[in-house]
Amino acid sequence: MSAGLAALAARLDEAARTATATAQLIETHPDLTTEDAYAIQRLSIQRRWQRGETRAGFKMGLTSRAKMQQVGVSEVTWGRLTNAMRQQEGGSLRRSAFVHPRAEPEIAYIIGKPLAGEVSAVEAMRAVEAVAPAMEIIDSRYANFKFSLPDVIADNSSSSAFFIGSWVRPETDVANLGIVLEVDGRAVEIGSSAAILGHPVRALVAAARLLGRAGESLMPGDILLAGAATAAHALRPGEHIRAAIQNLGAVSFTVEA
Ligand code: 0L1
Ligand code: MG
Repeated sequence: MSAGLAALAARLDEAARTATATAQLIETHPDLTTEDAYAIQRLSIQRRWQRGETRAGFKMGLTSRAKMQQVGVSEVTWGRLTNAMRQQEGGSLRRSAFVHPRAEPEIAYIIGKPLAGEVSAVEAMRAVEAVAPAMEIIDSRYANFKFSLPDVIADNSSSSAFFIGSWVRPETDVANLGIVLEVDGRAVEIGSSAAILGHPVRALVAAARLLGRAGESLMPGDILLAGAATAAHALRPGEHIRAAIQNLGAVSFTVEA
């Protein structure tokens, strides 16, 4: 099956690279497992490494009830971040480089010490070097943003780009911070960081566990996007998008055609 998985990985990579939607994998591969899906994800991101992109870290997906309900899936997932996915905070994002991009406010951690496997929240926090407000741009490569759990995992948990604001000290309390997603100065989504698995540090604990299971670790310098606390907003050219997180600050960008 590995040649088959590589072909599916190439299809998803090409869909992302050319911003062209593709059909769900399960339409032709109804028996695809979660394990197959992570293998496809790894093979698809390997193609980016071969084009010169480098590791920037990981993202956790579907960490809030709002997100699970929005996409009709009920499990936490993860994906990989590359340097090319990182965008300039305060800059612009080209809408045409994506299929149907959406923005969601997130909390980002940067890792100072290796972390993998079963860890407590205290151990996870000790591995953190700093925390920042962030936004993830998700862009399902599937038509109509519709997918099953294996589909979305194979598609790098929809990750396509991200913005990071200013880093603050790791002791900053992120347990229950107000989060507002604004479009042209108007609040379109409001939430709390507590919606991220009850506390964003649990996303870090889950990342260590799930990455450990896959033979991976969080390493110094890795960014971890802890997951969204609200539903995501579909981007339209001309919009100015800003996410403000209480005590952490804000992060913003403008959508170009
Ligand atoms: O980051 C996320 O929570 C998204 C995970 C994938 C589901 C989606 O595309 O909304
Ligand atoms: Mg996200």
